[in-house]
Amino acid sequence: MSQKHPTLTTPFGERAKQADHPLTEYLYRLMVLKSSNLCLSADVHTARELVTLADKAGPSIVVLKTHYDLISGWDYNPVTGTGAKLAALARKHGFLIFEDRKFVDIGKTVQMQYTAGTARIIDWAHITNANIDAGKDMVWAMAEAAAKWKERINYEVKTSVTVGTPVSDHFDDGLENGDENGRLDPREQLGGYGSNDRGADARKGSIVSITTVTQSFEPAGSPRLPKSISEGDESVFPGIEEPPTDRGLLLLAQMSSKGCLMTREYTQACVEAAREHKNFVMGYVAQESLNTAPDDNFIHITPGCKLPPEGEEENGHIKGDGLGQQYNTPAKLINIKGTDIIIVGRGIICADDPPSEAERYRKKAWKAYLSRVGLE
Ligand code: BMP
Repeated sequence: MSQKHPTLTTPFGERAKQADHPLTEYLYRLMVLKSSNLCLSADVHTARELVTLADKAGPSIVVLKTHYDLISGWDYNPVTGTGAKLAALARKHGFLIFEDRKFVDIGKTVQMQYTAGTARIIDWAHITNANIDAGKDMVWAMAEAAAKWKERINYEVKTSVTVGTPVSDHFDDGLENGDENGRLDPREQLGGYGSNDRGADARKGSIVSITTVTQSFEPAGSPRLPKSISEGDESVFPGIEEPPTDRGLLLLAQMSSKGCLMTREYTQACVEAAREHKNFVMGYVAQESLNTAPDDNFIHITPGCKLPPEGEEENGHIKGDGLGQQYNTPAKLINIKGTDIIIVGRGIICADDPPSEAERYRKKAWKAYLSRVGLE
């Protein structure tokens, strides 16, 4: 880490003005507004626990990190499901959702994993991350998928279906390869995934009446995320607008685990990929600041963080979890290593009172930031 890099001493409010990515700019402003540089890693067992924790700890955090695939009972419904509920809580409490998916595969596969499948991660997670062992082109592929998603999401698709009496078994609604204007289903524009799995014959066989599908595309005035959740909580966090519709990527440049095999060359490749994709890469999941070039202004978010119990010596060694995880204190990660946001999981979740423990971490991490930039 270069001790002299300007980002280490520049307040977040100033870094917002210089940010390359709209979501990074928003996140810095949110951090200042909430006096928080805390990300909660919500690694709980059930969707119910996840939603409850997000609601209770929401006021203390700026990022909620998920691993959707370790949550039992995750509801995939795009409008009323778990992703939509988290999106509503993010709006209410003012935090961004970071799905810690660690994508790594060929470009085409990650595009599909990111935008489609059961979880449709891109619909509810503002941020996700990638391990670029598969090569830098993967970042390009994800950036392309996110740009197409953004184009699509800025139009609301209204679909009305009317059912009448069948006159023949011929289904000729002009929608076989698009609507009446030749427009493809926006989901199929991303490369046609899923577009060949329903042949015309299969459709004919299932027709019992004439079905007319009308689609109209309307510009949406505000950022689109699923807005209605079953609980119906539509409130919006005061003091800041809703986040932009842009999606952001963090590159997994270094890990907190013992014996991590990520080499310096790998980390350097992440730095190069970030600089090449400033419109999509927000920064890094890393153990130290990787900003070295004069105009680097990437955000750093760091896991492997724990505080000793209240009242105990803060600068002592923090024991790992016995499964390879290693921990550092917020002060060490922010002041000495130069990270911006700390990620805390079990340190908060396993406390007797997780919301007040989240507050304790928020205060410690913010204090470390203020002291780093000389505001304290
Ligand atoms: P905990 O604070 O309970 O150790 O959780 C850390 C979280 O951060 C986990 O969700 C883990 O997957 C994630 N993580 C990590 O611990 N180290 C890394 O280098 C990268 C991670 O995403």
